[in-house]
This record gives sequence, C-alpha cells and structure tokens, in this order.
Amino acid sequence: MPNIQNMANAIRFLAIDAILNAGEGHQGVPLGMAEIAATLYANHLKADPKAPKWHDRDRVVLSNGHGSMLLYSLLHLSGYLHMDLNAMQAFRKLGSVTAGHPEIEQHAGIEITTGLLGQGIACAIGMAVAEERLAAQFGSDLVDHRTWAFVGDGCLQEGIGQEAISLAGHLKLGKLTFLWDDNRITDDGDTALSISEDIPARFLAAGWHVQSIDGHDIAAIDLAIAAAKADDRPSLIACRTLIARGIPRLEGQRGGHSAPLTHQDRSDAAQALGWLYSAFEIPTEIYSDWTSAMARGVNAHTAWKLRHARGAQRDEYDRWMSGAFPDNWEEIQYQILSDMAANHDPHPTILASGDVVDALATHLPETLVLCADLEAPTNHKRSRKAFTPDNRAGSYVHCGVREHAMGAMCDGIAAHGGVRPINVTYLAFADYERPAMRMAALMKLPVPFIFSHDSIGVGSNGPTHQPVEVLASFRAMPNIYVYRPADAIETAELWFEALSSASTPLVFALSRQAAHRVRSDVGSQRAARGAYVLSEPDGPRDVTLIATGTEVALAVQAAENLRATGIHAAVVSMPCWELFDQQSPDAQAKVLGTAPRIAIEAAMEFGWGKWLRRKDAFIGMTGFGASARSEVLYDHFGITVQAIVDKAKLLLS
Ligand SMILES: Cc1ncc(C[n+]2csc(CCOP(=O)(O)OP(=O)(O)O)c2C)c(N)n1
Ligand SMILES: [Mg+2]
Repeated sequence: MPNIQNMANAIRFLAIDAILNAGEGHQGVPLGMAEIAATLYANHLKADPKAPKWHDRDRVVLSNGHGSMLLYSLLHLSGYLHMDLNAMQAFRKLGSVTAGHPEIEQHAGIEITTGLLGQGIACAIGMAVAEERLAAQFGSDLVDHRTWAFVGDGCLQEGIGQEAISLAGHLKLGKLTFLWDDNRITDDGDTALSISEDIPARFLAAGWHVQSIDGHDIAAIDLAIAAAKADDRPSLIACRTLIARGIPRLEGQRGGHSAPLTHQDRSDAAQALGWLYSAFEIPTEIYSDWTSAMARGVNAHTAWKLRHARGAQRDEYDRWMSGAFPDNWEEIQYQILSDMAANHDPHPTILASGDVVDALATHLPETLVLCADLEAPTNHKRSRKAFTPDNRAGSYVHCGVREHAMGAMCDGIAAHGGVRPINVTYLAFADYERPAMRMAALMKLPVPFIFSHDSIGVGSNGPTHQPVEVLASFRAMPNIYVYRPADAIETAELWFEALSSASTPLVFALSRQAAHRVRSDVGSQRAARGAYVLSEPDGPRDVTLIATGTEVALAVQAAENLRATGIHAAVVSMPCWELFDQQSPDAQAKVLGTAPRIAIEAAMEFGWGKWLRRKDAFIGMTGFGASARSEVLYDHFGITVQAIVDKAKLLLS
C-alpha cells in the first residue's frame, strides 16, 4: 500500500522548492490540496503517464490555475516525461512547460490552459459532455473515463461558475467531480469579506451529489471520492482545508495564498512535517509509491488497447479521435455547395450556415451544436436530437441562457477531442463569452463560434442587439479568424475552411436578414483567400469597392450604377482579413489595386486603416445603432448604394 501522507508531503516540498527557486508563485493550493490530490492519484485516477494522450484517460483540470505547482508536482511525481526535475526547476521561466499558470500541453499532462478563475470548471463540464457523447456512440469498452476538477473559492464566486453548476446538474453529468479547496481564503483574505451564502446548498439546489469533508483526512477523502464515483449525479466534494498547510507562518492566513516564501519557511515546514531531504530531493520510496499508484492506469491502458484492437467500430472511432474527414469528404463538400448554388433566392447567411450544419449532422456525426436558447432564430438544430440525460447520442445541447459557460464548454469539448463543438448565439452576445473565446484562441482550439444578427440588419430589436464594435474587437484578438460571408456560397466555403482549421478558432458573423446572392459558382473556394475580386470592370479601374457580408450586395449594385455613369468600379469581397493577410503581397496588390478605395461595412471603422490609405473612404457606422426596420436603418445611417455612388464620384472629382 502506498503511503499517501508521504506522497502528499512530496507534493508540498516540490511546490515549496520550485516556488523558492522561481522567487514567486502560489503555495496556498499545492500545500492545502496535497492530501486531496495524492489520494485521488493513489486510489482512483485512471491515467498512464507514459501515454499522456491516451484517449480514454481521466481528465484532470486545475481550475484554480494559480496553484499550478500542484499540477506540476502531480505530473512529475506520477512520471510524466516532460515534467522532469529540470522542468520543476524551470518553473515560471521563459519557454518552460511549467509556466506561471498551466498552459495546454497535453503531451506533458496539462489538459487545458487555466488561470482565469471559473473557466476551468466550465471546460471540465464540456469534457464530461464529450465523454458521454463518445460513450453513447462507441460504448464503454472504448470510452469510460471521468473528469476531475480542482476548484477554488474564486471559481465558485465567478458567474461562470454558477452557470456551469446549473447546467452540469441539469445534464446529470455523473462522471464529473469537483474537488473544492474550501479554505475560506482568497487574495483579499477571509472569504467572509465578500461572500456569505451556503455554497454546497447551491450545488444541492442544482441537483448535485454533495459531500463535505476534512480535506486533510486521507481516509475521508478516499471514501468521499468512492461515493462520488458511485453516485449518478455530478459530485461536489467540499474539502475543508487550511491554506498553505505545513508552513507555520502562513497556514490559514491571507499570506498563505502567495506571500513570498523564505528559506526559513522551508526549514520550519521541514521540521513540522519531518521532511529530511534537500531541495528537489524526493526519496526513492516515495517515487516508488507514486509509480505503483499509477500502475492502475497503466494496466487499464493495456487492457483498453486490446479492446480497441478487436473493436468492431475501431476505424470510425479512430476517425473521430483524429479529427479526420470521411473518405468522400470532397464529394460531400461539392454536394453541399451545389445545393446552395441551386437556390438563387436571397437567404440570411445564418440560415445558410444552418443548412451546412444540418448536412454535417449526417456526414460528420461528431459535430455537436451548443446553442444558448436561440434555436428558432439561429436554426441550427433541425434534424438533430437534443443531448439529454436520457439521450447521450443527441448532437444538440440546449445550453439555456448561459453563453459564458457554453463558450468554455466548447473549449473543453475541443480540448477533450473526438467531438467537434459548434457554438451558436447572436453576435451582440459574443461579449458574454469573450473570455472563453480568448482562451480558445490562446489554446489554439479550432472552435467555430457561429453568430447571427451581425449588424444593424437585425432591425427593430434595437442597438442592444446590433453589434457595431465586435468585428473590430475580434480582429484585434490574436489567433482567431473573423468570417463575414456575403452570401450562402461564401458561407459554405468558409465553413469548409473552418472545418479544416487545426489551431484557430473562427468567428462567423452572419446575417439575420436575407443576403442577396453574389456568387453562383461552385468549387472555386474563393472566400478561402480572405478577399478576392468579385467583379472587375471592362476598362482600367477608377475605384475599388471593398465590402464584407451583406454590404457586398450594395457594392455590386453601386458598381453597376457607376458603370452607367462611365465610372469603372471593381468589387472586392473581403470575408476574412486574417486569411487575406496570408496571401502574398503580389496577390494582395492585385486584389486591392491602385485606384481609390471605398470600404463598406455596417460596423465601426476601427482597424480598416490596415487596408485603406489616407485618401480612401469608409462607409459604415460611427456609433451605436437604433431601433427600426433594417432597410430604414441602412438609409438612416447612410449605408446605401447611393452613398457609395456619391462617395466614388467625390473621390474621383
Ligand atoms: C477571472 C479572474 N479574476 C481574478 C483573478 C486573480 N486571482 C488569482 S487567484 C485569486 C484569489 C482566488 O482565491 P481562491 O480561489 O480561493 O484561491 P486560494 O487563495 O484559496 O488559493 C484571484 C483574485 C484570476 N486569476 N482570474
Ligand atoms: Mg481559497
């Protein structure tokens, strides 16, 4: 039997030594949660440290990411190759795998990036959803793992925490367990400064299985974890702990969180806990205990490999897990595009996206749509069945009005792998899930974020629902692509581009109002170039009209009107700046031309200086929108064919 108390103390001293070595860090979590973590690893966790990306491993999320040394110590002690002693000594140093807060490195055992309190637990819920969906598809022989999240007081104070608790309870995600570090201390000190409710009661009210224990009592932790596993509800284990336990000066104190450690603290702790070893020294017996504890996971992996090898659904399982497309993917894309092209009627681009996603329900059954209570206006459910406690094979999650948790769940699903999440709501509500989108960009998770109601074209719902600054704000975010397609063909082309993305999340800004068809050709994938010449005039260009989304149709009409007056206007459709950025300077120059340019986009001008020169012009919004019908608003704000024609004449005069 492993000595779990020694295993826990090894976590403590690795954390103290790494933090002393780095000169800073957060000791509160690793010292306070050492027994909880050691018991989980010793007696329950299913993981094979030599195969960190084994698909059927339990997922461990450190939602209180500031306590990163807890995770790094666990990964080191349990034998993850990339978490050797050098990595412990490089804690917080440039380029090390042991960054200040955990950053997704699954080959090293770090499942996701955490550090924004609350994000991690919502990601964990996404992981638990992915597990249930995969198990329903492929059976428990191939898919049967748990999700464990270490949770701090801060995670449970954040609004996203409550969204996550509520939805996980509703979905009855029984293989999910939160281990709450109930130390009653946050950065400011006693939690009584800012919170007075009964937190376990919130979980109970949401349908969770709830236990409260002494978080330093190994036998109690062990029993509680066993009970959590046996219960079919998601479980909270409220572990009453002493922050920074082991360092007499800081135990239970505000400074336990992250006050600078001293060598005196280390020797006091060593004396208090009977730790006789030098910095970064772990006795062989303790390493052996960790290694023998991990044998459970290693053996489970070996047995899994045998089941996988003879599994009837192995090929399809491998396809889902690798993110590969079906063999006839080219034909499927061609068919979807042809169906789009056959219909010339104006069509809202959100419905065009819905058309694509409906086709994907059969061709890419690994897609899972998450929508925040806007099923009818976004129309991405259609033939999909709801994912519920009774139907884990469903491919549509009714997330309710919980955008932030929904965004983080998509991150968790993408990080889990095997299932492709699709996030659906309105563009004006993107700000409610922006932290999750930023994390997707930072983690390089290729999540499509589908947004309808992308401009004043929303109409009389008014300015609250009319995003004017959101496009610019996402164009400013690194590693996220903003797509604003002009019509159904561009929407489909960008969908195929999005699905081939391996490391970039995508923002689809789609229209509620009908978008006129500007394209009828199939197979050119022109939108994937980011910007392209939609129509070139007969003679040399006098002016270049550059537009995005529904404003491309206005530019097309304006170019025709200008032709009647003898002015040669080219029209450039520019659905994605980031894709256009990747074109060669030559290709860009050919598209943009040397003639005066007018950009047209029903949004703020911010950022357009990238494509416009000093004497060029912009037609768009200069402030928030208003409440009226869409056509009235386009007139009112001067985003019209006539305004483009007038501006072109002015530029050329
Ligand atoms: C969204 C977010 N807000 C604020 C912070 C800054 N922060 C990091 S840890 C912390 C206190 C968290 O308290 P708790 O979760 O109880 O951690 P403990 O002090 O117990 O380690 C704060 C405010 C953060 N990382 N993320
Ligand atoms: Mg705390």
